[in-house]
Amino acid sequence: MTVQLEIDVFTLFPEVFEPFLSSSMLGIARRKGLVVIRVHDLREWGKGKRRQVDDTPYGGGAGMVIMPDVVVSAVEDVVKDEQVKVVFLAPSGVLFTQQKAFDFARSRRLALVCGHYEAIDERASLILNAEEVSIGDYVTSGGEAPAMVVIDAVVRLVPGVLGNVASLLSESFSEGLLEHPHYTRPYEFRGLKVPDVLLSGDHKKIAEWRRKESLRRTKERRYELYERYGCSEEDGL
Ligand code: JF5
Repeated sequence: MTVQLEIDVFTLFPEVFEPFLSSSMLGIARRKGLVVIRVHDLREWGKGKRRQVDDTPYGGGAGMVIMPDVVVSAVEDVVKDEQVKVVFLAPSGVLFTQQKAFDFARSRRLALVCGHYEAIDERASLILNAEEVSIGDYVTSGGEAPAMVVIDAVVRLVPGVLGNVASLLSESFSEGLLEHPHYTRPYEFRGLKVPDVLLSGDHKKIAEWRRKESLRRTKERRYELYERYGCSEEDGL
């Protein structure tokens, strides 16, 4: 199979990616040759004998800021003049959604830059025409875990990676709703029984029940998704 997507990751902690990239779905995608993922140590582009990558913030304040020339030379050296979508992981970015995962999966080449300490100098993202992306409203100590989230969500959408394409269409968010509850054997567990409708063999009834449960959950847990979905009256919720 020909390479569908190349991802270059830039980080100060390259070693944390290794087991993740070799495991499960990502390991299979890479062994199949569908995706190529390279991890680069930003310190290789550090300055001076100590390979310095960060400095104190102009204007004062806590923490350190990664210097723009370090990040820009790293990305430019690796991607040359090829077409690449540059993404910085940061809590100040735009929200990473399933829609964004689909968009990224359609690109041929991604560069993911993991910030650390307080921030990356603003000029780096400007010069690289980067998109700053956040995986959610919380702070991690570095962009590494967020980058892994993005890699996982994107690579599983690359054609040929997952066997079952139908499951992609029915899963959470693809339709804008949360998933209905799922059950398997045993029929009864600690006094809790599987809803009878799922054993009825009536596929129309089952589909109706699942839809209703999806809507109920979405309304209760993610009201903003429920509103956006625009529930009709006949759903009775
Ligand atoms: C980071 C400066 C990066 O905390 C995050 C993050 C949360 N959602 N998406 C990314 O990244 C670590 C912290 C401070 C840059």
